[in-house]
Amino acid sequence: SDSATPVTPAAFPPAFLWGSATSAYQIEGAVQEDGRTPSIWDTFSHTPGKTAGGDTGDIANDHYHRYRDDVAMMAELGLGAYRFSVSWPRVQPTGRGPAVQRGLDFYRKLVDELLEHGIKPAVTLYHWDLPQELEDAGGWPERDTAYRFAEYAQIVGEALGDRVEHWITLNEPWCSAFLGYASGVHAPGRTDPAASLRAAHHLNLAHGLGTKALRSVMPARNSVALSLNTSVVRPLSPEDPADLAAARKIDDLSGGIFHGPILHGAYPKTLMEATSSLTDWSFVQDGDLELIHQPLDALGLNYYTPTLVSAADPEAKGPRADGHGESEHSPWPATEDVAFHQSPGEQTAMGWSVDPTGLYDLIMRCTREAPGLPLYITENGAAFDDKPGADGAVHDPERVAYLHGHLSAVRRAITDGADVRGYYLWSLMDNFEWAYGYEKRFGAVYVDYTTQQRTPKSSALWYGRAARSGVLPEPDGI
Ligand code: PNW
Repeated sequence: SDSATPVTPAAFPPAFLWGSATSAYQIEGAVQEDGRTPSIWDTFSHTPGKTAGGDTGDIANDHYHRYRDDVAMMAELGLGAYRFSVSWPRVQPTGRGPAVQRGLDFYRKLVDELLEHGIKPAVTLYHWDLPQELEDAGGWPERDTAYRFAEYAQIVGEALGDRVEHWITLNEPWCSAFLGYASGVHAPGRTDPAASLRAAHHLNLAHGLGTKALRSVMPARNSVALSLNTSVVRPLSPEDPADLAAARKIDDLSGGIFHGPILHGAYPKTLMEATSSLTDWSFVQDGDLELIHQPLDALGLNYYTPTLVSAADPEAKGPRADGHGESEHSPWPATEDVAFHQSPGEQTAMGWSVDPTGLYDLIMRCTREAPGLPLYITENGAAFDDKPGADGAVHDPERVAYLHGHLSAVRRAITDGADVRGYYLWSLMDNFEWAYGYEKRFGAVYVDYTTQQRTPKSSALWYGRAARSGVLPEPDGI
């Protein structure tokens, strides 16, 4: 159709899931209740200098005690799905052995509450809160952690598999491996590039073993997926072969390192060559790739902003603005010859550029790469400097515009043949934004951390209208 002519906005498919997402450590609080032990994020956030203002998830949104109200709020807004994560150390405090019943009970009650309100739950098993005891035993660079994850997956699958249809093994293993073990801006805060590559493989292995474990205990109708934050990499000069090579390198390290084994059964040759100064990849054992490359029911895509790169002089030292937090250590192993640039356009409070075309490009790339595989946008959203007005209301027109733009990109991808089944807004409510603490607000719902009062922002009302009608309201219609 002629893009200059205003048309009636096309409806999304009737079965499209309109959800929101959160994760355990970012909202639950209650870190010492019912047998829970510290995860690597408790240790990290309590280490001076690791998070903005020394913020921790000790209390967070107190969701552990307020989950009933939070579910009622989702229902009132009109949301049809909810993606949350299970805290591993609530279920298995030492990372191994029998489950703690009270820990599992919390998630059982949460799921029941969601189902009673007609909200479809989607469970993420691992959203970065490794039991500290497993990190003490070596963490993700250690192969055994993958087997421990499979055991944990089986426990949760057994407990919730009868009532939860949508399962996600890992959230953004790129962040776990490279922010956790290479740049160190995330827990456990290690800065060892060779270890980060081992971590990535063991996360892939955990996905494979975990998927197998889930399938062994769950009804076959359930869907098992994982959520990746594959970068949408753009070369600064698309005509320059050196810039294209730089983009290729970053694409391998963010996408290929996971897409390769999971979707195609092999690590990209170019990735293995580019990292050969750090490792010979001998940690990939016989049979690993078969385990990792097993049928997937869907793929979850998390998207916020694209990544703009060019070739760089490896001798030119200095800070590299790659938007991944402040560290003198890069999260990109063996890329001294790559420079990162600020993408053009409007920026969010994270300094991330607003670029809905990137989401369209990501969906179409995955559609081409894995034909027939259903896709979900398991995270998309933005932080802005939201403040309540004198009347207590929180107006966030920037977020409404962001959501309108990105959901329009999803709609366009569906028109162009992509099988996108749902969208989970990050995030339901403001929460603990990792190294940035409570300073960055990603919520559609505003949280006053003194009173724990929740106030839906304009964007929550706008998104709720979209969810109820299956059509995107005009961005200024609120
Ligand atoms: C994702 N990076 O985190 C997570 O899945 C969420 O828990 C988080 O709150 C959200 O996105 C917003 O940040 C990321 O540096 C953190 O590339 C950092 C990066 C990417 C994603």
